[in-house]
Amino acid sequence: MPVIDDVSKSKPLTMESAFYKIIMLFSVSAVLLLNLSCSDKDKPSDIDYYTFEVINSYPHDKEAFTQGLIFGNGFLYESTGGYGRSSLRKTELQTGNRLQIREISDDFFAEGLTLYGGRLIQLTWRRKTGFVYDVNSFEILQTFNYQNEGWGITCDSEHLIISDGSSRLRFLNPRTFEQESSIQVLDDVGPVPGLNELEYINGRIYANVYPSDLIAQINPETGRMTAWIDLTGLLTPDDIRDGADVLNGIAYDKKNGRIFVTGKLWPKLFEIKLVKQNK
Ligand SMILES: [Ca+2]
Repeated sequence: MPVIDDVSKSKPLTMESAFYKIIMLFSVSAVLLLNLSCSDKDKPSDIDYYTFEVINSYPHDKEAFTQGLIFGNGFLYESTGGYGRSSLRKTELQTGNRLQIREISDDFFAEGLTLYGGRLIQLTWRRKTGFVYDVNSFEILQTFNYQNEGWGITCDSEHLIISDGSSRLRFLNPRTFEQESSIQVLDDVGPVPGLNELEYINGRIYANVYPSDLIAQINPETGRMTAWIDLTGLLTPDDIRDGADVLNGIAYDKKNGRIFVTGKLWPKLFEIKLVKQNK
């Protein structure tokens, strides 16, 4: 499990954090390379490998330090992090225009976001405090507590599913917020650390692996990975030079089967199609 310091999350553009990200990126890349190189030739891995095709790109607020992203009711809802600049916001897909925003208290570093039962549920990083909002008014209806750090959150029909930056995902009762079970996410060579922003898509959990361009696709019943999704190359070198940080946002439009991705301080949000690669 990686130890993530305050600097790396709250001040993403410092030299120290850049060095940290390089180390983490190397570690995550090593996981993938080990996955490929350690596979027994007689027993090929059952983990698929996908790249992507861009279907559409849309404007994204490049001041938004994206920590959670969902699509619902025809709109994007986003949670942005950082002390003193955390928010909950609703935006229009086509234009990126911000339609509604609620600033979060300076004491909280907002993290993942999901929509369950018509209520928005937002985690915070180290305060172990979650907020439940009315999806229309953004009024806080309830707060709750959970164990460990709060990173990503999504839901299936029965549970909230949360990450804490480790290889473990926890399943919470959506009414009592009590933890009911957990899984450790595993690929061919062992646990997969750094699980961050989440999205539940067609019976699989998708998880950004921090701080990389990789998304892990996970069987929620076993924790076994079913695919790696490599989004390297989504941004141009100019975008990266202009301050875009790591990939960190996955949203799913269930009605139309569209997958959207973006990242921290990214100028664009993409609709992508997954492209399966031959093994
Ligand atoms: Ca999401």
